Amino acid sequence: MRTRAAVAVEAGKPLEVMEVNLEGPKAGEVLVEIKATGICHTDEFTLSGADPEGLFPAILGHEGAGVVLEVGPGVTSLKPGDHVIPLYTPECRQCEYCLSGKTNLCQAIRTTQGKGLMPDGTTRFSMLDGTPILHYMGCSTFSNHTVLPEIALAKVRPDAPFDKICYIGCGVTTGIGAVINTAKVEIGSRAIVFGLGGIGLNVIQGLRLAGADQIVGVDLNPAKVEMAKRFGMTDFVNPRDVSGDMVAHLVELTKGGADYTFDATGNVQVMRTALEAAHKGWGESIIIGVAPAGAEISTRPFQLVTGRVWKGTAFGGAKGRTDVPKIVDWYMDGKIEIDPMITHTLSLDEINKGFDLMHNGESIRAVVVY
Ligand code: NAD
Ligand code: AHE
Ligand code: ZN
Repeated sequence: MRTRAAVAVEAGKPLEVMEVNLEGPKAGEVLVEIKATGICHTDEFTLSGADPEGLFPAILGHEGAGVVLEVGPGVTSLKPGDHVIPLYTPECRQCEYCLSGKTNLCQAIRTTQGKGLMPDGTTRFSMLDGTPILHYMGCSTFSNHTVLPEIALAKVRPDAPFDKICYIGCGVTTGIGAVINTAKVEIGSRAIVFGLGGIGLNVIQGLRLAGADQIVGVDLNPAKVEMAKRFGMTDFVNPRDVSGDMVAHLVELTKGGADYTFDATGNVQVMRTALEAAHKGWGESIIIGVAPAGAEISTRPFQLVTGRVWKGTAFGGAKGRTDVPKIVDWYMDGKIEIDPMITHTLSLDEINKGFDLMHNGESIRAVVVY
């Protein structure tokens, strides 16, 4: 079939909206009509050329929601008409990782996914002249139609609005999951969140849900303060307003350091500050941000010897097929909020505007509605 997609033709160039060819689903695969997709900072990171796994031409996008149109041979858990959220972290329920009970990082298709290919080692997308186009994070939600493995789709309730629940495909689940699944924050905790964007605000909403007493937000952009307060931030720190040592300032503000700190910036200097602002003896620092190729984290080992813990999280530690439908229910039941964070709704033709809004710090989430 033919469909319309925003193609990343080259690193550092705007996406090009064009008609593309899409082959139908093979065994174990599903054709999905994407109804809406968010634009996450990770899409920008890959488009910029900073991603060591970034390959071009590719169809980016990994924060979508849509409807199953067709299933390939052997697909048993989905049928045409089902509403789904694509999963860049699949859940096969069979691999060593899925069965470990210790991680959400299903590895069943990770190797081909990282090469922009379907599990059989081929791509379903091509340009009209036949040039192959690669998949991205196994999702490629910047295409009106896409093909995914069955294990990379969460079936969700049909009454949930696509233009909101697409955000559960990455940002909402990552932020809330980092708090609930990865940090396992206890009632009464003190926390610091670095970066008050599409992920950091969901960390804040997760901290409120978990019953944290103090939620300190840190961002260079004061325009983020109002929204962060709405979601539960109790204190704001702009590093530009701190004249002395940032770690000392945060340790004093949290009366000895935070029980939990979260990096949602992708900046390795910020990651160090986050680790060192965690409480001596027990503070845990969770890395969510994705850092560019070649970037490395560092701290004095003494920081760990004296009890601080450095951790990371992908997709908030969530097992997608199991947890994502529940998070959709939380949204529909009013336990979590999504709507205010979707600050801009765009058409596919306007998708590059979504990247501009992100660069200028003007959006939280821009969502493309097909
Ligand atoms: P965003 O652009 O919406 O937000 C980033 C925020 O960080 C902005 O408000 C910005 O002003 C702030 N910021 C940037 N540099 C800063 C600094 N030095 N100090 C303080 N604040 C700073 O991005 P997002 O969509 O929220 O994504 C955040 C990060 O999380 C990105 O690195 C993204 O790739 C990553 N991410 C990781 C996962 C995962 O599973 N681990 C999932 C989604 C996104
Ligand atoms: N390809 C990059 C790493 C990118 C990365 O860390 N991605 C996160 C999800 S970010 C979503 O917005 C992730 O899931 N990581 C686990 C995995 O297996 O990719 C690089 O540095 O090579
Ligand atoms: Zn993302």
